[in-house]
Order: sequence, then structure tokens, then C-alpha cells
Amino acid sequence: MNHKPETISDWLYEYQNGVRYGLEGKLIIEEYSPFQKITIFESKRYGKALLLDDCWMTAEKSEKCYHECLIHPALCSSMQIENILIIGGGDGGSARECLKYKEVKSIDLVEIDLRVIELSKKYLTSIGGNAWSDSRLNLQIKNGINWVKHTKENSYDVIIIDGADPIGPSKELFSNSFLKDCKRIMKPGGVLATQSESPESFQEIHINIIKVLREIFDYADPMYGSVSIYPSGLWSWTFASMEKAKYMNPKKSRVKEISQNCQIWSERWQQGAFNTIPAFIERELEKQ
Ligand code: SPD
Repeated sequence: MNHKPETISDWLYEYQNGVRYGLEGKLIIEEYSPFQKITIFESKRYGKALLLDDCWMTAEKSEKCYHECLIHPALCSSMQIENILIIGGGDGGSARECLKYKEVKSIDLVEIDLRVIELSKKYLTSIGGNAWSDSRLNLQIKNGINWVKHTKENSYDVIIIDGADPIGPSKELFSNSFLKDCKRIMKPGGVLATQSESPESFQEIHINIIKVLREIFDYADPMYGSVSIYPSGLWSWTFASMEKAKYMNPKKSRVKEISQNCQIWSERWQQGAFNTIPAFIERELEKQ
């Protein structure tokens, strides 16, 4: 992946493999934390946006297309949803979506970079919303890889991996050893959800993460949707579970609890999104 940042007058771009993805607006903050470059940019079209290492992460007016799709297939289908683990997710959007469910008792949000949380709280206030003050949310400013390594087995009902792209601090979130630890600490009826990049812009990474998850868990399937600020606009999330593909079957009572409060996600949307797997990805996944 290339990461040449560039601000031309009032445009900011993410560069990937000879294509640039940009928004018009103005730069608010650009700084380096011990882990990565952090940028806050106020765009005309999507409001304030966060970039990590020059890649678009989220924006106020497009984040629901990402967070609802990462969270609800997992939370609607897991056997229980009392204890949730979120790795990454420092902008608060994933936690906010999880907290829509009354059954959720506690969320450990393990974010490596305190500055991502601080800047998100300050500039991207609508994304975390009330999640930051919800007593069910436990913030842990720690390395997620070590967290799962040192957590005892069967600790969580649902595991959400809401990391950045697989460079810098997020690289290990796509590794075999990390995902094996996730399986060990997830309860048997649970569901794991991870962002799994674009089948168009990051084809190899995308196919690889699904294959790795299928090796480790009994079932893993990608779901596709549109996130306009990400490379190619076509994005994916992959869900994994044991014994059966639980994430394909949302529980009616939970769907009822949250669907009126969602902009993109619905049971119907989800069905379609699992079925829009591009034919070449399906063929690639069938190869050993
Ligand atoms: N290329 C962008 C991938 C971003 C995935 N995570 C976004 C974090 C939003 N909570």
C-alpha cells in the first residue's frame, strides 16, 4: 500500500495503487502519535473525517454505512451478547452501535492509541455519541494483540475487530495467531466480526482474511456494502462462528429492537449483502 499524503489547496487524498481518493474541505489537525499519523479533516460532503497514516477511517456523515454493517450481523445473531470485545474502534462508532442492545452488559474497547480516542471525542462527537459516558463501556488503552493473548478462554460472546488497514499497528489484526487467540477467548455460541477491506482495491488481503478465518473457525463469510470514502467505495466485513454460520440468521427480537434506529442495516439489507459476493472471489475461495 502506498501512503503519499498530499493536500492540494483544499483537497485531501488517500493514494492506493495508482488511484487517489479525495475529499474537498479543510485540514483541522495533523499530528503524530507514538503509533501513527493522525489527521482530522473537515470535508464539505461528509463532515469531519479521521485519517490514520493517510488513509480515510471514518467521517461523520458516512460512518453508519460502515459501523452498522460491522456490528449488527454479529450482535443480532450471537447466542448471547452480554460481554463484547472491540479491538480498535477508537472513534466510538462500533461501541455506539453495540450499546443499542439492552442485553449488552459490558464492552471492553481495547484501543492502542489514546490520541485517536481523544481527537475523536473532541472533533467527531456524533460518532461516539453517548457511548463514551455509558457505564457499560470499559476503555482499555492497550495493545489488542496482547489483550487477546492474555485473556482467558470463553470470555466474550462477540468479538469485533474494528482496526485500520493492515499496515502499522493494525497489521497483526489480520494474522493467524491473533485470530486463533480470538477463537480461544470467544464463547462457543459467539460470533466474530472484522472489517475485511475491499475486494476491488485490496483483493489479496480480502481473500486471505476470509481463508484464514475459515481455517480457524468452522464458518466464515464476507458481506459487501458501500462506504463511499474508502478506496473503490466497495467494502467488506467478514463474520465467523463455530458449528454453523450463525451470522446468517438474525434473531427476530433483536432485529425488532434496533432496526428502526438504523440507517443502512436491516435484515433484508444483510441478506442481500451476503449474496453480493463477486463471482471471482467465490471461485478464489473455493480453491484450496
Ligand atoms: N480503509 C479503511 C479501513 C478502515 C477500517 N476501520 C475504520 C474504523 C472506523 N471505526
